[in-house]
Order: sequence, then C-alpha cells, then structure tokens
Amino acid sequence: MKRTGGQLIVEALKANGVQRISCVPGESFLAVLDALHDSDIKVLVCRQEGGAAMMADAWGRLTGEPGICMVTRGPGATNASAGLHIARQDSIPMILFIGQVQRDAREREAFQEVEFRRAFTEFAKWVGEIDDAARIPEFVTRAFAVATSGRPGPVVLTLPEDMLRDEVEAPQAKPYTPVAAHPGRSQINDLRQRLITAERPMVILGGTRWDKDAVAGIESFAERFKLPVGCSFRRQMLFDHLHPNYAGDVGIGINPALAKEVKEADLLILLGGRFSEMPSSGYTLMDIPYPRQQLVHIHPDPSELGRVYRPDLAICASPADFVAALSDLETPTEPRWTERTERMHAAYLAWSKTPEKSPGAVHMGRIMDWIETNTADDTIFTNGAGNYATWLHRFHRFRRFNTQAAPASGSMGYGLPAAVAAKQLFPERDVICFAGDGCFMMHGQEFATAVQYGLPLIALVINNGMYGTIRMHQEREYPGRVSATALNNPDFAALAHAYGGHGETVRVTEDFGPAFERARASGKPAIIEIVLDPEAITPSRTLTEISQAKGR
Ligand SMILES: Cc1ncc(C[n+]2csc(CCOP(=O)(O)OP(=O)(O)O)c2C)c(N)n1
Ligand SMILES: [Mg+2]
Repeated sequence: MKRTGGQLIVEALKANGVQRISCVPGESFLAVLDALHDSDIKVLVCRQEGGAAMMADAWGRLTGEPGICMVTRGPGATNASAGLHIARQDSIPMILFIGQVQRDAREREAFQEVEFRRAFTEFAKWVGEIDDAARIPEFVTRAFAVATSGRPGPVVLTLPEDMLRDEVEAPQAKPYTPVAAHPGRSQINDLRQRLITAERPMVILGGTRWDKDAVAGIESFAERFKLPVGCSFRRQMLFDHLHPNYAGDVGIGINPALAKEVKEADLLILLGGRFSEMPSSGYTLMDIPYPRQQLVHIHPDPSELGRVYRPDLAICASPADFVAALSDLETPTEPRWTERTERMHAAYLAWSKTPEKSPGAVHMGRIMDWIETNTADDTIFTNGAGNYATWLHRFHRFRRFNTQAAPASGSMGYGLPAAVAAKQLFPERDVICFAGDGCFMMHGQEFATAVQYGLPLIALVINNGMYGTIRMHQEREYPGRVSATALNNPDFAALAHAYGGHGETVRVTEDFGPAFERARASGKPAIIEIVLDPEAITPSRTLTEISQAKGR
C-alpha cells in the first residue's frame, strides 16, 4: 500500500509512542499536518517556534522520551533554535522536524532556504535530511535512537516539501529500542573498595536518564551508606531536600559551606552530570584535568568520561542503570562520615531559611514560605533565567522526582512554555511558573496557548522593572551607570484578562496567599504579577549595597 511522506512521518511517530507534538505551521509541511488531521496525536499549535521547541524540551525532560516539535524552514527553525540549544546543553531527548524547501530548488538560496545540516550541527546531536520518502522509517527510527541513547539530546530532521507529497511503498515503522549500558561487577567492586577507604565521600546527582525508581534507589543507597548528596544546577528534583542526607544545590550561588565540603571531599561520586561551568562554580571546585578528590564519574556517554576531569573510576551507564546495580553492594558497618553528613544537611537547612528582612512592601521570602506551606509535594515548578529564580532554587524544598523543569543552560523565557507542556502532561497537578518581567515577555505569548487548550497553569511574574541580573552585574562593575537594563512593562493582570485568563497584582506580601487561592480557584491559566522593589535584587544584598561595594 502506498502512502505519502506526510502519512509515513505520522505513522512513524505513532509507532514510537508519540502522543503529542508542538508546532507552528508552515506551508512547507502541509502533507504532515494533513496526516495529523486523521491521527489521534494531540497537536498543540503555538505562537512562536522558540516556545514550541521549549515545550518539546519540557516533554522530553519530564518523560525521558523525545519531545516532538514541528516548524517551518528558515524563519521557523531559526526561532526554534532557542529550544534546541536548551535541549543540547541540558541533555534532553527531543526531535525537531523542519519543513524544508523542495528538492529541485536546493542550494539556490530559495525562499527561506537554510541548509540546516550545516547551520545546526552545534545545536543538535544529529541533523539529517530525508530526501526519499521510502526512507522515513529508517530516519525516524534513528532519530529516536540518537536522541535517547548515550547522552540524550536534540535531533533535527528536515523534510523537503515535495518529498512529503510523494506516494511510496515503505516498511511498516517499528518502535525504537532504548540503548542501555550497565556497570560491570568489577566496577561496582572498585566503587565498594573506594567507599571502604574514604574519609569524606560525597555524591553529586545530575544529568538526565533518571526515573522514579532510580531516585528512590539513590535515596536508599545514600541512607545505607550515610552519604551526603548534593544536586547539580537545575537538577534539584533528584533528591528530597528534607531528607537527612541532602546537602544542597551545587549550582550558581552555592552555599559557601557546601562549596568548602565539595573541595575538601576525598571521594566524589558524580552521577549523571558533567560538572560543567555552573555546578563547578566556574570550574573551581575540582581541578582540571586531575581533581584533588578521587573521582568516580558515572555518565551514559563514554565521550563525556574524561573529557574535562580525569576520573579514577569511569563507569559508562545511565543513572537509572547504575542505581539498579547498587543494590548488590552490602550495607557497611557505621561509616566514619555520619557526623559530616548530618552537619551538611544542617548547613543546607540553615542556608534555605528565608531571610528576615527585605526592602519594599513585598517580601519574596514570606511568599516562598507561603508556597512551601500551601502547595503539594507533587507541584511542578518551572522557570527561565533571572535573579528571581534564586527565590525558587534556594528556598523551595523540592521533594519529588519530576517536579522541576528549568534550563541549566540559563535560557530566559523557558518557564512559561515549559509550564504549558507540564500542565498538558500532568493536568491533575499544580504547575507554577516563576518568571521575571524580562523572562515572561520573551515567550509570554504562549499564555494564549495555555488558554486555547484550557491548561490552568499559574505564572508568577516577579516584576522589578528591569533585566535585574544584568543590572546587578552593571552595578557591581560600573556602579550607577545603568545601560540597557530598565524595562517599562504592561499591566500583567490586564494582559492575562485580555488573553482570557485570570489576572492578579500583588503589591504587598499579605495579598499573595489570597491572590494565589483565587487564581487556583478560577480554573483558568493565571498570571500573578508580584511587584518587587528593585532593591530586593538578591536574598542577602540590596542593589545599593552591591553598587557601593565597588572599590572597598
Ligand atoms: C535568552 C536570554 N537572553 C539574555 C540572557 C541574559 N540574561 C540573563 S538574566 C537576564 C535578566 C533577566 O531579567 P528578569 O527576567 O526580569 O529577571 P530579574 O533578573 O530581573 O529577576 C538577562 C538579560 C539570557 N540568559 N537568556
Ligand atoms: Mg526583572
């Protein structure tokens, strides 16, 4: 039976278990859109490709299976590259399909033509073009395999418009098989030996390819060995923050007490992550290439092992496969470091206590206290980048797996599209997006997508009238010389109403709780603008203090 290229794409997605895609349509892939018309794949039509790609990233992040996004050639795909970059840096499985110019117009710089196999090589794990519709099952199967194996990441497949209309015979698509790599028995023994002789061991969790069982498994391993456990930047959902073994967030603005412990550790077990610039405090916590600490590095991609830090024991396995093997390790007698683990958790608890004072009528610390008391443990928090995110990352106690969608790549604008994606995936859970005024305006138009599909997320827009992070750096480096960081903003509550959502404005701390309750009760997507004094730029220092510190 002959099928069009468009039908074969949809068939291949179905065969691989795809239930939802995000897209901004283009005339370059009408044949796929037409095939989707007859399928039960849910299509979220979005307002800008950057947001659409970030939704696919968030689906990949929260399911472990590739998030799927479809966009058109030049203008669509270049917009989508913002989401590709996040998925690449954050090791998230995702497939971006791009409708491409027809085959006989290639290399003439035809209308909107970009050669993505050249342009997107750094943004994706693999960029392929399907120029023969009969090969669609082959390319799509490979795309799923590449996106999910080793270190996961985004794959780009370009689809010439005329190829999608061709009618061809092709094999029936089959689902992909995820690739697993397990630690060997000798490696687990080696780890055991190192643990027996260590004095100050520590585990740092990061990366992707985790699941609920792996998170439970690492918790019981940490309990049995009394090990302190830190979470890498933006990977806090990997360990219960109120667990007595939790040592804190190894990220931007790390607790100095924790940074010291990481430096002084004699055995670091780095599980899943790369310990890149942000978690390593600008590459200062471990020496390159030979760390002072003994390093056991577990990563699903062999090319990441030894790339920056030379490990003493390198184990090529996904976190899930590694943790499954840990049950073979017998429980030791009382280890030497129990007291250190307790001390590290106490330091975390002290560090994550909201500050007493804050300038202005809104105290973000009290708002965080309210959120901690009044939201369920399975609430999903999303954010982009900006100083506002500190409030979430330092003071929210993440309790469960899959409650966080935040870019380690530090991309502004991610929070709202990620919240749309999260709410679509988990309609029964509260989804709260943290955004700055700058951040929100980058992909705020996807609030229309939330309204269109009835996804009642709650966006907190923390409005200090500026690109606060950059203003903070300016005040530190060039005090008093404000340049290109001040913002005039819309009335965010009115904006929410205009979209058909629920809007609130919070000008004093006490108004937050009732505003949040009304937003939740509205059953609509909601924006709560929190008007924050620009002085409240960090939990500990005001803008003026930062500005005046220069030269002291
Ligand atoms: C897409 C993108 N553009 C620019 C930056 C650089 N940048 C980092 S934080 C920031 C300001 C964020 O402003 P806002 O969202 O208002 O948060 P605030 O810092 O004021 O709390 C900027 C411009 C970035 N990280 N991402
Ligand atoms: Mg701001």
